[in-house]
Amino acid sequence: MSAYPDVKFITSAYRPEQLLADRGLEVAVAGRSNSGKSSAINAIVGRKGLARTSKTPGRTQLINFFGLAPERRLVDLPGYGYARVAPPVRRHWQTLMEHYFSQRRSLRALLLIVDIRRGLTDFDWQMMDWAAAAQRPVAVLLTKADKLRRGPALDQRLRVRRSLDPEVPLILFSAVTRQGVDEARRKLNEWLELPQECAGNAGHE
Ligand SMILES: Nc1nc2c(ncn2[C@@H]2O[C@H](COP(=O)(O)OP(=O)(O)OP(=O)(O)O)[C@@H](O)[C@H]2O)c(=O)[nH]1
Ligand SMILES: [Mg+2]
Repeated sequence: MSAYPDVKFITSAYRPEQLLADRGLEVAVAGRSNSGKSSAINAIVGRKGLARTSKTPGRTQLINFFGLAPERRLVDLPGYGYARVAPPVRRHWQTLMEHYFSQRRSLRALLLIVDIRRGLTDFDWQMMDWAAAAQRPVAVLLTKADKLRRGPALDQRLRVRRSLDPEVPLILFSAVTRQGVDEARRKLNEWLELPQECAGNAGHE
């Protein structure tokens, strides 16, 4: 059962003019290609197969909008940091992201998805810089925590914690064991001004 009974995929955008109407509130989900963004979205909303997951990195070059409740959205941003991306594709990504972060009034916050084994990379810092420039809060999910034993996972969290602003929440997460899912959902509901026992309504955009 989904935490958001009326959750649905709304649309994808490739160009700024294809973005949904800038109304209500949305939280953007960003991360390297293959970091586990789509899996995290599916785990948080409790709907398998809502966001497409894949073993081939770099597939999702679109901004995907999901409606959680009326005028409340989760936005799956295109993955980055994939080595074989051609320069024009990378430039397109850069322009699209700059536009999105600088213009999007409904953007409430950024949820950054980071593979725990890799830690924060240059592109992750770039995303956090854009969020900071737009004065939007950030939370970091250290995902695929199930891939490390408990000790190394806690060590890695401490390492990332030390490099981050103390105000940025850092959540150990796994789409497989569901560790951190409730905590991430609470953050999302807080940002989107949804009740913590979210039960959406029908007929939203
Ligand atoms: N063990 C484990 N595997 C995960 C977890 N999250 C994602 N994966 C796997 O990692 C791979 C990539 O996951 P996706 O959710 O598609 O990653 P993504 O960031 O959306 O990838 P792109 O959209 O291609 O950039 C898939 O094979 C997932 O099954 C996790 O928490 N634990
Ligand atoms: Mg994806």
